[in-house]
This record gives sequence, structure tokens and C-alpha cells, in this order.
Amino acid sequence: MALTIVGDPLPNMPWQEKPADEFGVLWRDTRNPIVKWNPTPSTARIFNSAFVPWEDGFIGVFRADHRDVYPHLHVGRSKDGIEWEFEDDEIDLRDEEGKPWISRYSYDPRVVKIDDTYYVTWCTDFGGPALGLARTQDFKTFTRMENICTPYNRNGVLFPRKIDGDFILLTRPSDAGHTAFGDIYLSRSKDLIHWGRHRRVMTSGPVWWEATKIGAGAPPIETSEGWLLFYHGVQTTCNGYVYSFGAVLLDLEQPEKVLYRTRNYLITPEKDYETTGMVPNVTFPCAALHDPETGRLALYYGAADTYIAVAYGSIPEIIEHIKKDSELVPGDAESYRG
Ligand code: BMA
Repeated sequence: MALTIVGDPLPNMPWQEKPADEFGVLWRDTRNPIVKWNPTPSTARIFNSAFVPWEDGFIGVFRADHRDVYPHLHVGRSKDGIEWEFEDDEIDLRDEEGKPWISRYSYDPRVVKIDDTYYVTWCTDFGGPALGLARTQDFKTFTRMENICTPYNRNGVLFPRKIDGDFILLTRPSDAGHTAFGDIYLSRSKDLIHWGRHRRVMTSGPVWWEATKIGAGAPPIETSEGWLLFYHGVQTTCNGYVYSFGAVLLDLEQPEKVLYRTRNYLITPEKDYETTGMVPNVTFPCAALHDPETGRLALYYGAADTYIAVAYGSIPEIIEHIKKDSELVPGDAESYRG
């Protein structure tokens, strides 16, 4: 049966052809890193960020670490998905009454469009790291919505549509520091306020590249073979953590069930901009653009907590690869509820 990929056509997405000597199913843009040190007067590093198609280009919410090293969220715009312009001020978050909602820190945003609204999830201070949720329709006014979890939690990723009338959220419960454990969980909500029917989706694997912890990356892409989700996996070495990434296919109707899961990483820190920077050896995906008509994918990832980089792939080829290279972990194929 022919593969169906859901989404709006995106003929203007960035793209480079696969190099002849590439063995993998993802290949890096030769212009990487596309965002470099000190991108604006107030910001030292912009990385781990998320964006969506917008008018004839792209727009998004970026993790911008200031010169006091606190991270904040800034809006960025691009015509081609490669050259970005960032606002120097952080976004002005307001609560439902229009009052400022100021947070000490905000990092690792994800952005997803559901119906005609864009939702931002990110890690924020709630007496410790937890997940914030905001909505916008114009990337000028951002309304901070209810807290979606208690501390400690990171890596909140919403699905791009409801399933059985429920919003679906992936999270990664953690601790207050540089968490040395972590599995991906799923929660459902009718109203984006009350969350429940929690399920565990995946555990950190027995395979070493993802043995310490895992976390959801970009919002899942819907295909006839399941939800395609990229996720990061962390290995603990004698020199600290190494962040690589892999992919899974989740069941379309019961997305807490893993159908296939890559045994081998798809990308691991290899290039100078991935192995050297503020935090060496980090590749951390947060956003994906795709064109359903050509099957093209552009996966954006933070590199070394310093840069933004992009890798390309063909969705049909990636799906074939995940199925061939798959190894499930106990619990993956179940709707695991403890
Ligand atoms: C995680 C998050 C990410 C960061 C990674 C590596 O805990 O804080 O923002 O990229 O560590 O430092």
C-alpha cells in the first residue's frame, strides 16, 4: 500500500540532496550551523528551538540564552528556513487576564499548529523545571495557559491533532538538575487544562546510546504507517552525557504504543559544531518541516547547546529504515499504565 503523509504542501522548505557518500537516512546541511554564537545584542546562544511555516516563510519560538546565561524565548523569522532574524527582546507572555506572566527561565520550546492556533510548550520555572503552555495566532501576542504538569518535567511535545477528541501530550518526568534517568510518557486532555489517562510510551533503552534517558523531539508527523516521532537519547560516558537521536513509529489510534523503534541512532555528535561548544556532544531535535508531496523532511536540532543545525531525509526511506532497524523494549508495544 502506498504511504500517505499528512500535512500541508511545503514546496519552499529548505532542502539539499543526499550526498553520494552518505550511508545514513539523515544527512546534514553543508551550511551548518545555520545559527552561530552571539546572534543578537542580548543573546549569547540560540539553539534547541522550534518553528512552523508562516506566510511565504517560517516563524517560531527560539531558546535564547542571555549573557547572564538564563534562557528565554524569542521570536525568529526566516524566508528560507536557513537565514534567521531574531527579536532581541523575549516574548511578552500574558495570562488569560492580560497580566504579565514572568518566568525566571524558559527553554527548549516546541511549536505545533492545531486547527488555527499555534501552541508553544517549553520548560519553565514552577518551583523547579516544569512544562509551560501558551497559545498564539500571530506570534505577537502569546497567552500563557494553565500549567500542564507539576515539577519536575521537561520535553513537552503536543501532537498536531486531537485523537478521539483528546489533545495528546508527550512529557519526560525528570528531577530538578541534570536528570540521570527519564522515560517518555503520554497524557490526554479535552480542554488543555485537565490532563489524565497517563501512559508510559517508551523507556530509556538497553542500547547504550539511549541508556540513560530519552525525550521527545519534534511534534510527531502523521503517516499511514503511524506517527513518526524523533526523540533524543542520552548515553553517560566518562566525559559526561552524549545526546544522539533516533526515531519511532507510534500507533495512529493508540499513540502510547510503539510499533517500531530504531536500534541504532540516526545522528550522533560528529561534526565540530556538535562536539564543541557550550556543552559538547549534544544533538537535540525540536522541530521538523516536511512536504507530504515529495516526502522531504528537514529536521532541526540544537548542537552543543550553542548552534542550530538542520539535517534532511526522505520520510518513506526513514520509515523503511525504522522498520528494518527496529528493536522494541519491553512495554513499548503495550498501552502501559503501570
Ligand atoms: C538537557 C536540557 C537541554 C540541553 C541538554 C544538554 O537537560 O537542558 O536544553 O540541550 O540538557 O545540555
